[in-house]
Amino acid sequence: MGKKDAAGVSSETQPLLEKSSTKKRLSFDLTDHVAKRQRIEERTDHTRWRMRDDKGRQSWVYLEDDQALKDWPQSFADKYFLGLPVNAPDLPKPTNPLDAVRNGLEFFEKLQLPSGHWGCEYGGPMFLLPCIVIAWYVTKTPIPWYYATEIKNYLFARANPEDGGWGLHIEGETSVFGTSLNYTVLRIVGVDADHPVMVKARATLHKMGGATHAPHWAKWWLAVMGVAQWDIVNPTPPELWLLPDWVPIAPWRWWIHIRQVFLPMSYLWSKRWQAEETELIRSLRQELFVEDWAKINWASHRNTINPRDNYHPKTWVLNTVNWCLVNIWNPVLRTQAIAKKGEEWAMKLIEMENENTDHADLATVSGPMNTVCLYVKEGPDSYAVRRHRERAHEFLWMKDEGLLANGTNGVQCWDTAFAIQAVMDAGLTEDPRWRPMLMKALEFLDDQQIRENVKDQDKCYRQQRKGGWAFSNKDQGYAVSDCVSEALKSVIILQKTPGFPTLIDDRRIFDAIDTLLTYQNPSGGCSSYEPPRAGTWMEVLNAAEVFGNIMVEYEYPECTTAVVTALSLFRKHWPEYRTKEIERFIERAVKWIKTAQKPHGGWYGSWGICFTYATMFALESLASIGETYKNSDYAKRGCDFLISKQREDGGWSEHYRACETGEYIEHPSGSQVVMTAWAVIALMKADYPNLEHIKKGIKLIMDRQQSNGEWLQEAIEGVFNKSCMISYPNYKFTFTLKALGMFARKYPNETVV
Ligand code: LAN
Repeated sequence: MGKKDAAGVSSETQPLLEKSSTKKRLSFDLTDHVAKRQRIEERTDHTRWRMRDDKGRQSWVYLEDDQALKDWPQSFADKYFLGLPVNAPDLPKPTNPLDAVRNGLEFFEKLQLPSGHWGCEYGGPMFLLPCIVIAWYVTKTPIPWYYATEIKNYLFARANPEDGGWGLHIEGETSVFGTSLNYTVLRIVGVDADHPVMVKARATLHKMGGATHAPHWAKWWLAVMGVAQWDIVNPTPPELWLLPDWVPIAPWRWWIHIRQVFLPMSYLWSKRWQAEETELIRSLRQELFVEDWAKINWASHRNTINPRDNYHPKTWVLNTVNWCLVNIWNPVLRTQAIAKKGEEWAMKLIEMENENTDHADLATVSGPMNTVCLYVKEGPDSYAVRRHRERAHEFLWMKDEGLLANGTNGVQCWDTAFAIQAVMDAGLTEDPRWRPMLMKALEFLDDQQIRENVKDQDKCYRQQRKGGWAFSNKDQGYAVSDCVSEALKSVIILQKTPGFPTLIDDRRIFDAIDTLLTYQNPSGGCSSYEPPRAGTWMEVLNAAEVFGNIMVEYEYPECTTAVVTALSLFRKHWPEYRTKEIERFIERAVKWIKTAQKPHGGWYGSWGICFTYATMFALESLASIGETYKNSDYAKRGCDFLISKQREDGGWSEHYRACETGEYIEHPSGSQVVMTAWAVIALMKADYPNLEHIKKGIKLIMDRQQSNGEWLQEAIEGVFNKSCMISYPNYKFTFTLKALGMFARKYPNETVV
């Protein structure tokens, strides 16, 4: 007990793996798996949880053994993440923004993890935990009691207090997607159907029409479980992967996330694979539906969906395509040979993804789906399935409320880059007090730089990545334009600071630049993982219903600005390298930024909420070419927009609904520190002349700082695909510190308190 394997999970986590070499376990006995009730307790002992950081691979370990408990004390960061008392000392009350930065760093430094990075919960979406838990269930992966217990606690804590359901994300209204899948999770982890929480959730689900009214992705998971029949799932034929590359709708042109999800979806849809029937599955068939299960006309519900889940209704084009697939292609034209060829190629692509990511996969949807595919293809004890099971732990996060699923396998490189930049903005990189912390952060980024392109890059449709950084870590290995940029800026800043070594030599810096230069779109803007491979018209094929802007890459002011500022910093130090291309890149990028300005003066944000976030980036881009409030109409209108949204108390407060509706909406809970930081950073970048506005924002940030230097969590900060929110808890440190530090350096003689 307490023994840890390579993935850092205590031996209890993987009893199946440990015993997997024995013959008996190879043909895992169904009765063994389902007859035993899942052990579940009221709660675990939170003082026994530890976060293991294995060179940037994070996993939560539960120490059941008392000796192990003594040998591995709980760290400050563990306690902080778990909401246990950390007893951070009170610090002298800051009288100016720079002292507030020092206090903030004093606290934030303690959250740096052993390998040098910062981590945090990365929850928010409520459809990710179901992907993992259902995949475990159908692949007969035992769930340790402490996971089961804390998953239950998390979902209980996050049930809507009024109707008892769950939404698309933690702040969203109850939906069939959230409720049908999280209800299923609770049943899998051992909660009885007659538990009051379940009774309430079920009643709400039934009021919304039951699981026949779920969106496509939920129907797919329920079909895989055998709780629904495959006829209710709109078609996802793997033979689409056989289309020649020149075909405008070929899947390699889709946004990386949707194509990686479509891949396993298409494989299992084609096989119409279903898990072995169990008592729980039989029971869920009664619990999740309003109608008598045996009499449901599955095919007639392919397009049934509750309006709450229908953020992006399917277009008539897609409905027509689906009709043709269901009524003509599948029954008449789809030969077995075509189906087989499609499945084989889809599986080959899945295997390449597994190899390229060491079975962690791109994110928390495709990963669990791929686990099931490999289970179907290679059997329960194949290496691929075992490795998938091990890597799944890296997507889970333990906090005071319980165990949740993160959006990716962490936020490592991204948050570390911003932490470094916050110190830089305050002009403190040369202060020996912060050297050890910064040194560790630099070493982390050095270790995490991606050194090679993926094998057979073109065959698996991957983008050049050499020299880049991922959002999380290098073994996930998907370089993202802004993640590369922010990490590169941080590395350059530190390596050019006296006292820091050159860990990353020029050749590796040039590799990063070469990769960055591939990200520009014909429009001049930059997207996230790849330049767009098709037009936005592809959105007519968006089948997911719950998300918007999901089918292809778009240009984003956030990503574009990150690349512009990285290139600008780079050319200051290496003016000779690809000079003309960089100059032209920046010029075209900023031109695109201008075209993306909305009539009200703000910019729409796709990864943070919402206009406040993107306007900060856009104004930074303009400032990088010398355009500010006094000489640029674009910058002026951007500032005026932000000023028009400043609240009485000096703060800003945008609601996530702005991302859904495209209109600025105020958050009912009042000013938020993170948003206020974004807004004042924007105003400072643009040299907004009326300092009183900036000072009021800075004062609000300082007033909200706690006596130990920290800031407390407020409303959710991030978003993706317009409708789903995601938490960035470290932003309450990195952006507040950046705002205060910038102010201190830019206006050294101004007082705010
Ligand atoms: C992320 C997280 C990071 C984010 C930024 C770097 C902040 C952004 O500037 C670029 C896009 C990126 C990399 C991004 C893309 C979409 C992700 C991966 C996520 C928001 C985290 C989770 C989300 C992913 C799509 C969740 C799975 C859901 C599906 C719809 C497949």
